[in-house]
Amino acid sequence: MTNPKLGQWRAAAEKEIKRDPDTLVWNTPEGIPVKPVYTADDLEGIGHLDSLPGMKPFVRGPRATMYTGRPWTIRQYAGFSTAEASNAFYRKALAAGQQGVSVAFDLATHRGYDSDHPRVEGDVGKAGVAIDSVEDMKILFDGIPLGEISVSMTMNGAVIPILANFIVAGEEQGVSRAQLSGTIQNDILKEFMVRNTYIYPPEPSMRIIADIIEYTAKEMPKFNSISISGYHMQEAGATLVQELAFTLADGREYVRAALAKGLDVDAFAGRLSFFFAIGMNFFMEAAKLRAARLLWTRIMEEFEPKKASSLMLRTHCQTSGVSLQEQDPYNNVIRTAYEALSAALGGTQSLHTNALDEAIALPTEFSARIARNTQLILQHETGVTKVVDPLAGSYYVESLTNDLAEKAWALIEEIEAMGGMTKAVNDGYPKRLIEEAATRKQAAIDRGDEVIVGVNKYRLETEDDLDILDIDNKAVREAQIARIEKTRRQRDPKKWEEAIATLREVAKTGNGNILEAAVEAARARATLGEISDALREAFGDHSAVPKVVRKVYGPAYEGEPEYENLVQRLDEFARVLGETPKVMVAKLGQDGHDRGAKIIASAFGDIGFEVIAGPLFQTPDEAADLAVAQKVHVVGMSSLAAGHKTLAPQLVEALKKKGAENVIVVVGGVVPRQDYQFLLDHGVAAVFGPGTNVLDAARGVLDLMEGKRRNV
Ligand code: MLC
Ligand code: 5AD
Repeated sequence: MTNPKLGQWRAAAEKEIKRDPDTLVWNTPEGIPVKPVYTADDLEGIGHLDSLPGMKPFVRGPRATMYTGRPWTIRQYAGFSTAEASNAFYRKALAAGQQGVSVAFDLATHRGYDSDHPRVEGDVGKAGVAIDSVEDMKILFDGIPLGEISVSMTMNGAVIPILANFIVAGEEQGVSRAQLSGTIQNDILKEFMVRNTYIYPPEPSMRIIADIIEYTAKEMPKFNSISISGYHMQEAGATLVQELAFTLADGREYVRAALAKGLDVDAFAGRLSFFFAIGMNFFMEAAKLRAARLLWTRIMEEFEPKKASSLMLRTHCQTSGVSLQEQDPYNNVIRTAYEALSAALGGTQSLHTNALDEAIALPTEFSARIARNTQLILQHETGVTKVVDPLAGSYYVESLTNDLAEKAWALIEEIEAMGGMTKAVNDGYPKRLIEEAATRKQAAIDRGDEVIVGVNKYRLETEDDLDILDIDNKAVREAQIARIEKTRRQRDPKKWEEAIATLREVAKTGNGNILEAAVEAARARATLGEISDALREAFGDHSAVPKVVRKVYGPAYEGEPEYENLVQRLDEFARVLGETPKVMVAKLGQDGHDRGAKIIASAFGDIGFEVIAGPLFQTPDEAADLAVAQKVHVVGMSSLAAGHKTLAPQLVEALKKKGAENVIVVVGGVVPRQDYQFLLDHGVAAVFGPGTNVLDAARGVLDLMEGKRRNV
């Protein structure tokens, strides 16, 4: 039934704006037309409106009392440098109001390398804490009672040795595995799509997950066996519908993998947990969490569980990293506060709020305090915890919840028709959709269609300096190597040998549980690298072939003089040069964050460069070999994991050694301004920091090639 007054409203609106009110409709990247006004008409046909919190289908929250009974867990993700330094940081944070621990490991650990491995020189202790064995794990949790504080560990690649080390560290702290509470991320499908800290190919990786679910279901009743994550999809550029659909489809795939092990659905479903990003689209993000719970119940009902808790989606949320900017960084406190409020209104169980220096470096003690206090103030001062699901009944939010659920469901069904998520991931379909969405978004930002305050509008003329955390990676690596050597010296070689042999056997034959065997190996002080290698022998390494989307960035600019001029200038330069300017986009070290690299490759290709997308995880030497073989003019190194000060100079040197000193090296990504001069002094020609407009980067590269500038 249409509200008869709507006609009058249209007339009034038209009079006010002097144009058709339909021009006010906001077409979101999700393809949802958001109208300027919602009414009771928009609620018609929505099935979930009479539901209550703590009850099926859980749209209004998994618990009956939600935050009125217990607020969400303030769980700040952190880790850097050594176990000692991270432990001190956790203890201080817990004393200052944080409620749960969440461990960020360094990329060497993620990818199953000990700190002494030559491939990880630039990565040890940089983006998280270095953990090589039980000895490190014990130091990490020293003085933190593992029977009381729940611990989340973000680990997917080297999930077996990390969980094994955690179990043994608990044991040696006097806490049995049955008493351990917490969460392991253990979500490999999204690694193949976006986060890229995989080690083994998809099939054995799925077996590892099923083994972990089996082991924790039997042995660790308080432990969440998985954190099925959409966060990284949104960070990589996914729309909220894509984030929702791919995450839930991943969840469905994991349930099937666990059932295939012969487990009863109720034995494990209640310990599956989720993880979403909360970006700046305030109401839509809250609606997304509501829709997620609705759809998960729908998916789980297919498996006919008996327990209601098996239908219930519980989630952690993190405010969006990509929404935060290098420019005018205190604005990030404001962005994060809005996002945190949205997560709370959506009914999250646990939350991380990002620090204001997100776009530049890891948090300092100061920025971490502000981030934590953002949540403490929300919980203690605003009254948002006093009422369950306060957005319920809002015409707009209910309608959005329904729209998101419908759109995500259609995509989930599409994946299902392709044979499920493992298959879709193997085919690269979700990855491609996400990369296209990311490139489209970048074009919208570069054109100024999407406003970012302090970046493409209201930009400051001069930026103040910001104190940032800088990690002495060399010192961390030396300390780690000393401890690994000590551990190897002191262990019983026979026990070690036997445990590793058994693990290898279990992995190869498929008989037995991989985690169970790894716990034995961890007790015998096998290192993370040794356990990972034993599995590598059975499973092999996964390597992905980078694909670049084309004709997304360019068409968004078609007809714009700024873009056309650049295309023409490049064309003319190519004629002078006698060939198409050739750029290689390189990812070095264990840094798998490739959103920026992919967008640059895609946009530069559309502009008219010939683009070589280098594979992930190259050493500087390997990248230089590829650059020489491909006869490129420019290497653009994309760095998001703080390895640039080690890796960029090594790349310049490697090129020189191979007689390719004419190749121009530029660096882009998360590089603090404090490091620019260092890089320029070490042979880098230009640095493009966070927030760089892609056309500006292309112009900069062209300037360098034309010899107009020596550096930018
Ligand atoms: C909750 N409880 C209540 C209640 N609310 N009891 C009574 N009344 C209420 N209103 C109970 C719960 O039943 C539970 O007990 C206990 O209190 C804790 O509540 P919870 O809601 O389960 O919270 P929590 O323990 O914090 O668990 C949240 C979670 C979990 C289920 C989402 O999986 C989690 O903590 N995830 C965090 C993941 C994370 O931090 N990831 C970081 C990723 S960073 P019981 O007994 O039922 O358990 C990343 C970045 C990168 O990925 O790329 O590196
Ligand atoms: N410490 C704190 N936060 C981190 N993040 C990643 N690594 C760390 C760390 N070591 C956060 C950032 C990033 C997101 C993936 O997680 O906000 O964007």
